[in-house]
Amino acid sequence: MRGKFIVLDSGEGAGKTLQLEKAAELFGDKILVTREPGGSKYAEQIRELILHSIYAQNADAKTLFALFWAARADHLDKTIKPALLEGKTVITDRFDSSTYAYQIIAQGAMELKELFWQMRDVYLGDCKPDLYIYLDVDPSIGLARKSNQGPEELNHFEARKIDFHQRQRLGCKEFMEKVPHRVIDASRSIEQVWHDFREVLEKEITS
Ligand code: Z5A
Repeated sequence: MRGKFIVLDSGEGAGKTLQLEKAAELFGDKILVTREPGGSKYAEQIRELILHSIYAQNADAKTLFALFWAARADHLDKTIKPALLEGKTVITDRFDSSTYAYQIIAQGAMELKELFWQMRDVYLGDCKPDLYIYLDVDPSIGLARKSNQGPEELNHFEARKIDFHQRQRLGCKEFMEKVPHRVIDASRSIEQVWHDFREVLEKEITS
């Protein structure tokens, strides 16, 4: 018996961080909340390279695609699999759905599509997520929420033009059609989103 493996994904400013804080508070040590890029010691170092290197904003999709998969392999091995084997429900803030939406669709590396599904089989093997939960919000709303936090908070993905974020949204939807998923309308209030998110989690954790 292993725990459930759940991915929470979205575009910018959908409120993943907030919703995961609420989940951690409610479910305590029944769940492990983790994130990508990062989630293990080595993967957190790769996160720094991806998000904060001065060269990162000019890195092309192929470079980032490889870095995200490298970080994911360590995250899976060191954090996700051990927690699943302990019977915990693992919820990760972003996963391979983000690589598909950001690198392949938003950054436009369509030639990586076939390789993506091959990588997914080889890297995830029999440890593929049981469910993807997609918090859907129009980028104009999500980006406005982010900019209220102040421009110094924006990373190089968040700082891109709106058409990048619109493509990312289409990419996320395209990916979700191929995997078990639930969509939650994240344009509503924090409490309304939490109501739906909590309901999905309760069902998954007790089933
Ligand atoms: N990336 C990639 O390209 N490829 C990959 O394979 C992976 C990732 C795995 C990681 O950034 C970046 O890496 C990410 C994709 C790329 N691009 N970006 N950015 P990150 O980890 O630093 O950040 P993030 O994942 O985008 O999440 P975030 O910035 O923490 O946003 P969020 O979690 O969705 O939102 P939040 O921080 O909870 O809320 C944002 C603000 O909105 C905040 O002020 C809230 O109070 C407010 N908020 C939230 N919900 C609501 C509602 N419902 N109403 C009103 N206001 C709200």
